[in-house]
Amino acid sequence: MIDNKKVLFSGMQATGNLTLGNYLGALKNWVKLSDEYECFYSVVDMHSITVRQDPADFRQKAKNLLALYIAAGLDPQKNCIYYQSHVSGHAELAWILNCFTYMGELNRMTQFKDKSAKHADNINAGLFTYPVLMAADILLYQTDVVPVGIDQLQHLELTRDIAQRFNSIYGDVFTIPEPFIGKTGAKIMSLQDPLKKMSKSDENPNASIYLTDDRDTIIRKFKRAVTDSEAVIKHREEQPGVSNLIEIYSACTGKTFEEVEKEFDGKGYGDFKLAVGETVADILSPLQARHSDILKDKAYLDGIVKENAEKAQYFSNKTLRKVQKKVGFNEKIR
Ligand code: ATP
Ligand code: LTN
Repeated sequence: MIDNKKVLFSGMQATGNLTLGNYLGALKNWVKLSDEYECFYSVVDMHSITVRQDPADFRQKAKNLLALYIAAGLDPQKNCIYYQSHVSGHAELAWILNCFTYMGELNRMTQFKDKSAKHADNINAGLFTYPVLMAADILLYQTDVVPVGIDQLQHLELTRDIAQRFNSIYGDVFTIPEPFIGKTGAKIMSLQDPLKKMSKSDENPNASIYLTDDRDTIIRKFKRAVTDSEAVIKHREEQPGVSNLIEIYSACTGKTFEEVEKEFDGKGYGDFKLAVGETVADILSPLQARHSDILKDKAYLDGIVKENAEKAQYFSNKTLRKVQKKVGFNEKIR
């Protein structure tokens, strides 16, 4: 608890081009939760170097992502928005937790298996211990809730196991975090293959709506979205393409699936796809304008980065000192 509020932590990697899936599945929910919780939203740049990055490009992408958090509606005065690499406690706690995590546990992580298959020439130790750094991110702030996509649940379960193991040896040191999965937009599918998740690493640019796409591109991509020959607009298993578009429209407008079906009853796919495209473009255009304004204001952004890193350092230090004491490190003379 901080100021009588429960604590929330989440983070995103600044790799690839963010998609509508990232926005509807993660960012939009973060904004909704930000009043209720004391929030820490990190650009997890230390996680990103488990895969090779071009330094200049990576630096810019991380900055873009941090500005995007703000453009999406997270108030940086109320939410702690910062770069993970600016707060030393993440690496320090990760080392300690490494010594409380078993090889067998890490070997079971599906993301490690997927990523090592994808990057067979660079299966480094960081990729293997990635989930321990993630556990440190979360446990450093005595986090109560972690909004994540379904794909991250296995990492969160491991975080809970590590925390419980540590607590059972040393007493109540860590809060045990709970996952939070958003109700709408939890899994936006590819526009070209509605059985596959919309992903920023998809090779086909028509499969994803990027948050940087302009209005014409968005409308064109929706027009080309794969549907079926049923010619009815219904949210049901037999129509995964149409259902995905209904899901997107519903997440953007707040309307229920039934309301959307009613609105387009008797209309063709062409009209429906155009409406979805226009709605998404109406949401993304102001977001893009805010984003570019924020990026232009270097002094503003620098101020936020500095202040929030200090805030994160302050709260994370409290946990870190406690952990260091528990494991038996001698106290630093200050
Ligand atoms: P990649 O495809 O490169 O693995 P990704 O697009 O899945 O990346 P992540 O960085 O792993 O993105 O995810 C950031 C956040 O966005 C996570 O909380 C994740 O669950 C969410 N997210 C990603 N894709 C989708 C999607 N298609 N629908 C809903 N949420 C998504
Ligand atoms: N592994 C996550 C990103 C991530 C994260 C976290 C999410 C790193 N640390 C802590 C929530 C809490 C991903 O790939 N989406």
